[in-house]
Amino acid sequence: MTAPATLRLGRFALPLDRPLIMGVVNVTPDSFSDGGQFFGAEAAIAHAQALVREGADLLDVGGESTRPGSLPVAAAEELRRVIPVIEGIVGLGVPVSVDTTKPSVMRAAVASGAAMVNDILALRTPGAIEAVAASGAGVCLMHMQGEPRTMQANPSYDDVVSEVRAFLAAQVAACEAAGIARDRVVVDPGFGFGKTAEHNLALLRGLPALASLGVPVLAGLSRKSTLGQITGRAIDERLAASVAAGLLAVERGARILRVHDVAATRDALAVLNAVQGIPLRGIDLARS
Ligand code: HH2
Repeated sequence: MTAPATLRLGRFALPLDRPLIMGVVNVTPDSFSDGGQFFGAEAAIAHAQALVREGADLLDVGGESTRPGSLPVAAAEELRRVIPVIEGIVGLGVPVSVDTTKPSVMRAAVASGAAMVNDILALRTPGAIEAVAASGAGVCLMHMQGEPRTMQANPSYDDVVSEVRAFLAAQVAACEAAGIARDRVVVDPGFGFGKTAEHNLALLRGLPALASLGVPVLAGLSRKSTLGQITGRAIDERLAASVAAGLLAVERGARILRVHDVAATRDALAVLNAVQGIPLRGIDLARS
C-alpha cells in the first residue's frame, strides 16, 4: 500500500513528495543528548526559532525525558514545561508536535495550538486514542518494548522487523477504527526503545517493510547510542553518524527524520533529493 501524498496535521497539509525534517525541542533537565540546555521556556523558544531558520519542517516539543533509565514526570510538571513553549512557537509557520504519552497533556497541547501528538506508547494509554481522535491533530505511533526505566535491560525478539511491523499495523488499525484517518498517521520503529544495536540495525535495513504499511515512516536515529557503539563517539560527536543514518533511513523509505541537527540534515537531504531528481526549491540545476 502506498502512503497518502499529504500528511494532515491540524490546519497543516504537508506534501510528502520529499523527506521532512522534524526538529527536536527538549524542555527537560535530563534528556540524553541535550539535557538541561534548553530547559527554560525562553531558551527553548529561541532554539525552536533557530531550528525553523535552519529548515525544520515541523517541531517536536517534549517535556519528559524518555532516555533509558529515566523516570516518569507528573502531568502538572510536564504541562508547566511544554505549554509556554508551544504557545511561543505555534506562530512560527510550521506544525508543532507534542512528545507525550499523557492524554491530559495531549488535550492541553492541542488546545494551545499543537498539530501533532508524538507518542512513544503509540496511544496505548487509556484515553489517548480518544484525545487524538477528538482533535484534528496528527499522530506519530512509535514502537517500544517495555518502558523507559527498564527497556534496555534485556530487549528480545524472535524477528524484530515483523514484530514491530505487526504492532504498528495494529495501532494504525486502532486509530482508523477510532476515526483517525490514515492521512493523519505516521509510524516509527522507535530506534533505541527496548532494542539492542543489532535490533536497531535490523530495523534500519527492514524499513521498507514498515513503509509498506501505507503511512509515512518517521525515523529517530539522531545522536542515539547505537551510533555511539558503531563509531566510538560521545553524544556531542555524533553529527556525521546521525546524518549518515538519516540518509540511509530515507533511502529505505523513511519520510520524516526526527533530528537535533537540522541544518546539517537539510544539506544532506538536498544532496539526496538532487541525486534522486527531486526538484530543489528555487534552484535550477540545468544552469552551469
Ligand atoms: N526518540 C526520543 C524521544 N522521542 N519520538 C519518536 N517518535 N521517535 C524517537 O526515536 C524518539 C522520540 C529520544 O530522543 P530525545 O528526545 O533527544 O531524548 P529524551 O527522550 O531523553 O528527551
